[in-house]
Amino acid sequence: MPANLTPAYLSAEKAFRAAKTTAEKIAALEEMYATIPKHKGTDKMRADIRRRLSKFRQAAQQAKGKGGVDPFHVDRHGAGQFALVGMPNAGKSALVQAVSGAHVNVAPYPFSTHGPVPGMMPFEDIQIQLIDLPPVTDDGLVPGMLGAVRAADGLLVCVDASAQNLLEQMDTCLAVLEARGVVPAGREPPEGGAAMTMLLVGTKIDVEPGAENFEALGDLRPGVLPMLATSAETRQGLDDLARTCFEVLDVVRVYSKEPGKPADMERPFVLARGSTVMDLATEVHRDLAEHLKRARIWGSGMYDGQPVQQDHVLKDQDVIELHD
Ligand SMILES: Nc1nc2c(ncn2[C@@H]2O[C@H](COP(=O)(O)OP(=O)(O)OP(=O)(O)O)[C@@H](O)[C@H]2O)c(=O)[nH]1
Ligand SMILES: [Mg+2]
Repeated sequence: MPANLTPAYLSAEKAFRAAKTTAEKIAALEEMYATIPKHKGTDKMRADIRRRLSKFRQAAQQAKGKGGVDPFHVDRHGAGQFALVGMPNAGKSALVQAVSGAHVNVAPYPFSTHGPVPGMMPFEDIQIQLIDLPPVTDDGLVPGMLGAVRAADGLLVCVDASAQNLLEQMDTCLAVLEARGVVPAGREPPEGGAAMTMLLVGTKIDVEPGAENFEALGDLRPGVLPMLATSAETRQGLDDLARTCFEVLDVVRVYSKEPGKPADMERPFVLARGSTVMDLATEVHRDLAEHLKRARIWGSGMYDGQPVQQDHVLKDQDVIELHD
C-alpha cells in the first residue's frame, strides 16, 4: 500500500466502509477517486475504485428502474438545465429566486440550501431550468451532488463579487469540480470525467465594490470562463444571464405550422443547433416524420413559403410548414 495517502482519502475510505446505501457508497467512492494521489503507485487502486464505482452506479441505475429515488434527481423541463455551483452565501438561492420566482431558501447565513431546488428562468418565448444546489466547500461536495452537477447542460459558477475572497471562491469551485473530473468546456477531461459549459456569475454587484472587484477578477484571470455580473437585488445583469444561457445551450427555436393555419408562435420546439426539417417532424409527431412529403419555410435568408428539403438545417426562429 503506498504510504502517501492523504487524510482526505483515508476519511473517504472510512466513509466507504461505513456506507450502508448504494448512494452513500457511490458518494464515498467518488470522494476517494477525487482525493487519491495520482501517480504510478496508485494506478491499480484507481482502476479498482473506477471498477467499484461502475458496479455501484449500475446497481443504482437498476434500483432506480425499480422505483428507488435519487434525492438529487430533478425532472428536466424547458430548453435546458443549468446547475448553480458556489461557496456558502454566494447568492445562488437569491439568484434562482430573482429570475424564476421559485421558492428557495435565501438566508443571511451559509449552508441554507440542503437539496436541489429547480426554478424556471424565462428567456423570450422559452424557459431555461436552473437548479439551486447546496454550497461547495474546501471539503468538496455534499454526497450525491456530483450527479446533479453532471446531469446539467451547463454550470453557473457563482461568486460573491462583493467579498474580499472573490478569486479564492472561483478557484475553490473550479478545483473541487476538477478533482471530480469536471473541467470547463474546451479542456480535455480526465478518463470518466466531463468537460462542461461553465459561466462565471458574479453576484451582489449592487454591494460596493462588487462591480469593480468582479472586473478586476476578469483582468487577473482573463478568459478562464465567460463572465456575467449580476445582482438579485437590483436585477442588473439578469436579462444578460438568460440570453447567455440560451446562447451557450446551442439550440434553435422552431415554430411548426399546419398547412392553411397560422403558425403556433406560442410554443416553439427547441432543437439542437444543426437539426433538420426531418428532426423537427420527428419531434412534432413520429407519424408525421414517416409520412412527410413536403415542407415550406418562413425564415431568415429565404423567401416566404419557400419549399425546403428534409435535410435542410434549421435556424433559430424559423417557421416550418409540414405536409404529410
Ligand atoms: N445586496 C445583495 N444581497 C444579496 C444578493 N444576492 C444574495 N444576497 C444576500 O446574500 C445572502 C446569501 O444569499 P443566498 O442566496 O442564500 O446564498 P446561497 O449561495 O444560496 O447560500 P447557501 O445556500 O448557504 O450556499 C442573503 O442574505 C441574501 O439576501 C444581491 O444580489 N444583492
Ligand atoms: Mg442557498
